[in-house]
Amino acid sequence: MKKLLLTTALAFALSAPAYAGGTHSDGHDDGHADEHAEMAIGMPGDAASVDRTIDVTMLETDDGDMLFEPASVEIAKGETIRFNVTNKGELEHEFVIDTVEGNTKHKEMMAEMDMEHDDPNSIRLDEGGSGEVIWKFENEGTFEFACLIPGHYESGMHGPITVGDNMVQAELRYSAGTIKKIDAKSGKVTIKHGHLVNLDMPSMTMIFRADKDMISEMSVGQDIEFVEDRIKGKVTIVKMK
Ligand SMILES: [Cu+2]
Repeated sequence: MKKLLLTTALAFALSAPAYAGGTHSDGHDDGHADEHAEMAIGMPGDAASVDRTIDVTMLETDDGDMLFEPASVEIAKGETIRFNVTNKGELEHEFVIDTVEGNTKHKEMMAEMDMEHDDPNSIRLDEGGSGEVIWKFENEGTFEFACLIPGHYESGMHGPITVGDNMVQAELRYSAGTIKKIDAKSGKVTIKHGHLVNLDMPSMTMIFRADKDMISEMSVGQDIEFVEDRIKGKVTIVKMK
């Protein structure tokens, strides 16, 4: 946790001069609401026409990462999604959905001054807070959810939103690896793996979490195909074959 606090302190120190200038510290509620009505990523959704709810958790890990769960989101074109966002971390976080370019631009601005978003495509939450963003995804493409508070994006708080033409949950994508070690007691499995397709991590030998049932089907030396995800900040095998 120390590393975390340091990162934040540093971010504040860096942004301090602009902040002290203080022209824009209360967010950017400056009458431009209309320009947000329709964005490349879509438009604010109507609560009455929500097709699906996606629970999103924001948290920090003991080793200084900050992240969202799930790590990525897949949506069908035209769907209205309610993002049920909960901050389970110890720091303030935000959930902003936009194009990657839009988030990058916004992030650069936030590095210069303390801005609080209050646009329909975002929500900012204190420790323990929860709230929602309702959004209608009208265009296909790859977009992004992110926390643009200085330092947070770089610590891991961003993930892709894929909006596709046809139905929702894209096929499961499997990564491949060989089981090197099993620690059934603590629910850990060491796997020498290739590229992790879901978390987009390079080949290496790494420890994964897995539940008892999954571990009971594993043996050392076995080649497996598996679906990995981040659960409570730990890389976990959620499915295997
Ligand atoms: Cu954050």
